[in-house]
Amino acid sequence: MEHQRKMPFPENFLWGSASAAYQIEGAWEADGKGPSVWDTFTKIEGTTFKGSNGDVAVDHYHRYKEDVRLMAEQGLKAYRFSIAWSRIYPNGNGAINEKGLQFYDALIDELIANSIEPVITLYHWDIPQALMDQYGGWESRQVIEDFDRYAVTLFERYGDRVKYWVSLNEQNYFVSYGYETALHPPGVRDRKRMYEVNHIANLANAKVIQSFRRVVPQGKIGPSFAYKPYYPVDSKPENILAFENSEDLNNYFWMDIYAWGRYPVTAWKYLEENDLVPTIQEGDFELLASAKPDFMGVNYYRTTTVEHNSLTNGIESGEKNTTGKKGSTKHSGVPGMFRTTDNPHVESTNWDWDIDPQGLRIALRRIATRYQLPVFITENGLGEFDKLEDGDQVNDGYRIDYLRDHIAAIQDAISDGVEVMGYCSWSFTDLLSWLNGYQKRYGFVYVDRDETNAKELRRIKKQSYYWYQQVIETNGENL
Ligand code: BGP
Repeated sequence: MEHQRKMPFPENFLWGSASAAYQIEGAWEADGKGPSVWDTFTKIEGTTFKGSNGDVAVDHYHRYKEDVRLMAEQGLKAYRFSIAWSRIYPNGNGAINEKGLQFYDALIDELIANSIEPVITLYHWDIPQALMDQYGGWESRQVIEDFDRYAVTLFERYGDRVKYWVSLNEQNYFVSYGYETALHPPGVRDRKRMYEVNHIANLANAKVIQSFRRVVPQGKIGPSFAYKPYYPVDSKPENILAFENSEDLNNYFWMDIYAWGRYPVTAWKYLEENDLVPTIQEGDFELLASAKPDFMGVNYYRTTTVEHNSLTNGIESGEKNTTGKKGSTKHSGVPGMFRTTDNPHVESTNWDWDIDPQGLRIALRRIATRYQLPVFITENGLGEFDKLEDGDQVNDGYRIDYLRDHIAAIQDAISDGVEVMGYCSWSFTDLLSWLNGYQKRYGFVYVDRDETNAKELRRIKKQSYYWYQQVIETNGENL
C-alpha cells in the first residue's frame, strides 16, 4: 500500500536498544553466580569462533553505570536486557542468591533514575548448567516448575518498577540450534527431541505468563520471536507451496501457539507423518490457550527465500557462516517441504544475511493481520566488521543506512495500520556474538576488545550513536 502521507510514530514510542546477559555481563563466577550451559559449552573446543566466550564479555557487570550513562546521553527511552537465571538461582532451583538479585536492582534503579524504561527478558538462552545435570534442562517437564519459580521471584522483586517483560527469547532458535543443528548447547542432533523440548518450552512460556497476570497485573508481557519471513523464489505453484510450508513449519508453528495455543494444521500433519509429534498431556492445550501475550515481540534481521525441495533427494542440513567470509553459508532445507535459495533482489551482509527492510514491514503486517496483537520490535540490527580509526572514530555509515531503512519500514507498517509499541536496536554496546566472536559488531558503542584479548574494554561512541540520538530526539521524524 502506498500512502499520501506517513503516520508519525506514536507519542510514547519506546525507542530502545537491547542486549543479553551472557553476551555483555562477563563476571561469570562473581558474587555466587552458578555456571550456565553457555559457560560450559563455549569451553568445548571448536564450538565458537576462535574459542571466544563470555567470561569477561564487555564487563557490563562492573561497568553498568558507565553504560547506562551512555544510554542516558543518547536519550534512550527503553533498554531491554536479560537476567542470568544462574545469578539468581545458582543451582537452578535451590537457594536464592541475594547478590544476584541486587545486581539487577541496581541496574534497574540506575535506568529509572535516568528515565529509561527497563524491559526484562526472563530467558535469553542461559539455562543453569545445574538443571542440565539434574534432569536434562528443557527436556524434562520439571523445568516448567523451576522456570516459573525463577520468573515469579523476578516478578515479585521487580514488578513494582518494571512494566515490560519478555518471556522467552527466540524459542525457535534455542530449540533448533540446541537440538537440531547442534550449534548451541546442548549440541544435540535429534529432531524428535527438539519437538519435545519445544513443546515443554511452550508450556513453560504459558505458565509464566499465567503467573505474571497474578503478580504483575498492570504489566505487559510477550515472547520475543525470531521472525524470518519467507518468500517464494517465484510464482511457480510448487514454490508457492514450499513457501507456505516454510511459514507453517518455521514461523506459525511458534506464533500460533503464543497467540492461540494451537499448532498449524499442516505442520502438525508433517510431525505426525515423520514420527516427530511431542508428548501431549491432558491440560496442555488448555494451558497454552490460556496464556495470550500482550504483544508479539519480534526480533527481525532478514528474510529468507525458499523453493521446492523434493522428498526423496532434497537437501537437509546446511552450513552457517560464522567467520564473516561472504558466501560461505550453505543452503539448507526440509525434504518434502522447502529449501532455502538466493534472493537476487537484495544485498546481503558479510555473514550472508539478506538485508531487507521491506521484509520487516511484511512481518509486521502478517502478525497484525493474523493475530491482531500489538508488536514490540525487540531486536533489529546489523552485524558487521567495524574499524576503530584515528581519533577514536568509528564511521559505521552502513549501520546507519540499515537502521534508517528499517525504521522507515516500521513507519510504513504503522501507516498500514499496525500497532507498534517500540523498537529496540540490537545492540547498545558491542558484545559477544554467540558463535561469531567479538568481530561481528552490532553496537552504537564500540568496545575495544577482540576474541582473545579483552584489553581495557574502552567504550567509544560510533557515528550511529549520534544518528540514533537525533532519531529519538525528533521521535523518528528525522531519519
Ligand atoms: C538473535 C539473538 C541475539 C543476537 C542476535 C544477532 O538471534 O537473540 O542474542 O545474538 O540474534 O545474532 P548473531 O550474534 O548470531 O549475529
